[in-house]
Amino acid sequence: MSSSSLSEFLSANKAKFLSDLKADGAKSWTVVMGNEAGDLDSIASAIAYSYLTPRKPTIGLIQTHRQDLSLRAENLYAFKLANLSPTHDDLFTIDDLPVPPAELKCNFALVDHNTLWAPWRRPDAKVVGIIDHHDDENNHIDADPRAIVVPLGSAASLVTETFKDSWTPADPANVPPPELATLLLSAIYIDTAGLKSSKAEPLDHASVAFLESRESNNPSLGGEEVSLFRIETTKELKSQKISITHLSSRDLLRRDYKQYTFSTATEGNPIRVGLSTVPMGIKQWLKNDPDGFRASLESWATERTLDVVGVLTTYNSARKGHHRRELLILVGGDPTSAYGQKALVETTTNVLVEGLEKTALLDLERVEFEGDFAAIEGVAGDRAHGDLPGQIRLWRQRNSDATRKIVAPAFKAILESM
Ligand SMILES: [Mn+2]
Repeated sequence: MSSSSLSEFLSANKAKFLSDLKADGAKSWTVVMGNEAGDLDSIASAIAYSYLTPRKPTIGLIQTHRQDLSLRAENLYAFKLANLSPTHDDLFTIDDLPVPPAELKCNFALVDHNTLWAPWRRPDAKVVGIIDHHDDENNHIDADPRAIVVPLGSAASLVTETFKDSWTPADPANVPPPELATLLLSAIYIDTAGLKSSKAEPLDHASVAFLESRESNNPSLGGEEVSLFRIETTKELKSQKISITHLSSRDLLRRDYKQYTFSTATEGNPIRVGLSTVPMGIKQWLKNDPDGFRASLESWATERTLDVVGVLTTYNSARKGHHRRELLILVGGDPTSAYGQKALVETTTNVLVEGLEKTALLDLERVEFEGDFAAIEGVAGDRAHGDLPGQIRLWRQRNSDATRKIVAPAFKAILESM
């Protein structure tokens, strides 16, 4: 047998779902979704939920297009460790769904986020389960399980904990495959740097200990010691994650991306914000793509009709390897958007700059566009003063622990009071 029982489960489950979808809109099914950023935590949690929940039938949906799976090399590495199909045809990706979301009859469960994303909402659709580690937005109150733990390194830890009983079923034939533990472990390792990061909470430690005792049967691991497995796997996942030299500027913007719509108090129009987390500093990025940098931000704004493009960089300093973060905004990069008119661009930029600089939790320090950063405004260097009204600002973020989980609520608070 060349493929693991996890891969077989996923393939069979997907075939059954698609056939039920054709027959009756899959009305007996629950579709489990991670968040749209498509990181390993979301994917592993959705797959594990679908396998472990005592309520069947359930399928995990990956909110990434099949061709975009390669944007996250660390995910591919984890799929390989878990003996999933090399062609990924066992995974259920968003483009495998043959009908628009509105035509589904299924219910939903959410992992790694806790509000059903707008395109999936239907009057007759229920959210029947939530397992998450983001701030509770207090929706879908009847969901069961409704487990939200903050702070927690990884949602995968809470999925493990919630369905712990499923690992010791009455019938030994129903024991989950070790590859499922491997997949969950990979997600927790990457989110907690192998439990070394300050983000690792006691529940992350407990779930890792539990899963490591389950995955040691994995034939692909050749009886390695568990601690060695943790160290080596974490190291490899990390190096895969930063192996992004092959990615274009657009790829960098879309590989770890979330989009938000905020309503403003006075301006009337809702404001659309996209936040991309990019594992490369701006200096290096400009070096790689000096002529295309600004243009790529603008076309990203146009492609996603964004009023504000936000870039959150995370990287290690070249000299001493210190972890650093930066925050960049482009306001009004899409001239056709509601906020693309000059006056609104200026107001919005001012409100955002003032609000962000006042956000103590981010501890921002402004970077001027000179020296290594001179190319940031584009080749001509004066585009901001020409016909295009888009405004760019860049900061060093001295609180290098503040991820998008902190930055997104800061944008929300500032823009909703505008
Ligand atoms: Mn997560």
